[in-house]
Amino acid sequence: MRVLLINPGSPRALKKENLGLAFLAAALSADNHDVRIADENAGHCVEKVVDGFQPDVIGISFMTMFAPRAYALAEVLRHRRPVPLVAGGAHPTALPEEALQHFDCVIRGEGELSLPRVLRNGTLSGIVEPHPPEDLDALPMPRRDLLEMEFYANQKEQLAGLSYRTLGIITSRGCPHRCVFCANSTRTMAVRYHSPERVLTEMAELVKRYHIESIAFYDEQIAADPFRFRQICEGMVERKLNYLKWECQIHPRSAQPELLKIMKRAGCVQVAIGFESGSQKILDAINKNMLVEENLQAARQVHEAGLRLRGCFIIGTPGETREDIAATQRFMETAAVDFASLHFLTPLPGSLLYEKYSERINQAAIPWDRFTAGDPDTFICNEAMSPEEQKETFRSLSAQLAFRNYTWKEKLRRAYRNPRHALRILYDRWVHTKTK
Ligand code: B12
Repeated sequence: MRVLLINPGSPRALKKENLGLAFLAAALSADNHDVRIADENAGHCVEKVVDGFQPDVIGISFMTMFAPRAYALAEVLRHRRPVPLVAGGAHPTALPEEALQHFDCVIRGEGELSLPRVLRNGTLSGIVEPHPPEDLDALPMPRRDLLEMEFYANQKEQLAGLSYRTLGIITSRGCPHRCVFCANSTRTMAVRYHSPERVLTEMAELVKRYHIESIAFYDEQIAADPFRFRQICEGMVERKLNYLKWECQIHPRSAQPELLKIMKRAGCVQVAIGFESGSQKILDAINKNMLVEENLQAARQVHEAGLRLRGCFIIGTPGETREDIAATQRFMETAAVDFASLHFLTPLPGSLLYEKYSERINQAAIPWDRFTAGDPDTFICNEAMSPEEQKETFRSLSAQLAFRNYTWKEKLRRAYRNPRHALRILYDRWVHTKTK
């Protein structure tokens, strides 16, 4: 069959390749289907691809912020080419009934086993429950060749102030933790890993084919099995892949001196850690299962290994006050984070938080494309501060971080590129210093 997979676009989309679709395409190709990917994020015109390829089945992938575009596309395509329409990805997995109003079939969870199976059985209707692959190495290599890899590599991701040709890789699936804001916190997803051998082979392929200078690990917790991660790092050194610069995200408990040392030798420049907050009350409220002191210890270990530290923080947790936010700011200083990423606590469908607040979310009727984890209008969970106060605090904090995160050279470069944004930041910072 001819299967067309679609990655819907949006002006707010980050320009990163959708590896989920490349994995899906590989599984379909192994089952002898003829597969194409139409990627709006890379500038493809979906209608043109549909007219040229004449698919027998169309699948659309979307997380929550892309749901409005996915539904609009489904509407257009239903008339243009009336073939079965299948939905998959984070949003349809979390809200399958909603997606089924626009699609014939919704496949929840990982699709490599489910999609080929429904195509084989001809049962392209209703909701298909998750059927996750147990052995990740048994999956064929993702078909990156169907994506615009040159376009993505040329986006030149920034790492520690320098830009590199960067592409992504994912070496594991699932996460052992249950943070309330995570879109997977309402389901149990066993953690599964690709073997070090497979990861290193895939990495070498990325180097050979796409001449990358840096690699982005998309794993949520790449060091959940520290022994496996150590083997990957040692393999990078042995195979001389350690000229690649990289950052990865780890849990604070994985920040162990021995591991950090070998990570540095393997090319790691920066470690990202989701500290989330500097207030113990908030860490407890989000199921982080960490002490502030343990987080500070992790930060020290990262610095002692000679690595940069990117701290990820969230504001807007229910019950969070100005004092808690001030504690987070103090934490950023004490932990000496080199770069601080700030997000709003967004009640993403699929999360425990969404379940708890679904009534309020439905009442507020916030469009899905606002669920970007950076939009003040989704800031509706915390009653300890008014929405206006929270928006103001977020803006002021973002303005301060803009000053904190970048060197002067980088600040000037950014201001030259986007002068209006720079003026806004200056104004916010001025307001902040005046009211202090
Ligand atoms: C890598 C990643 C990114 C990357 C790349 C995203 C991309 N282009 O694919 C980047 C860094 C850009 C990113 C950004 C964001 N992300 Co993100 N991201 C991830 C992460 C960590 C891994 C995704 C991945 O590659 N998985 C591996 C592949 C193999 O799996 P997959 O993509 O899910 O695809 C499988 C299935 O979903 C399914 N499938 C997918 N599409 C389709 C289509 C069909 C037809 C079928 C049948 C099946 C199917 O089959 C695929 C193969 O198994 C996930 C967490 C997770 N565990 O999934 C979060 C996740 C997807 N991201 C999330 C969010 C919220 C975001 C942001 C919106 C906010 C943020 N700051 O994090 C941003 C903003 C994006 C923007 N502005 O464009 C949420 C989505 C929740 C939701 N309900 O929307 C997740 C689930 C994180 C979480 N745990 O809460 N992200």
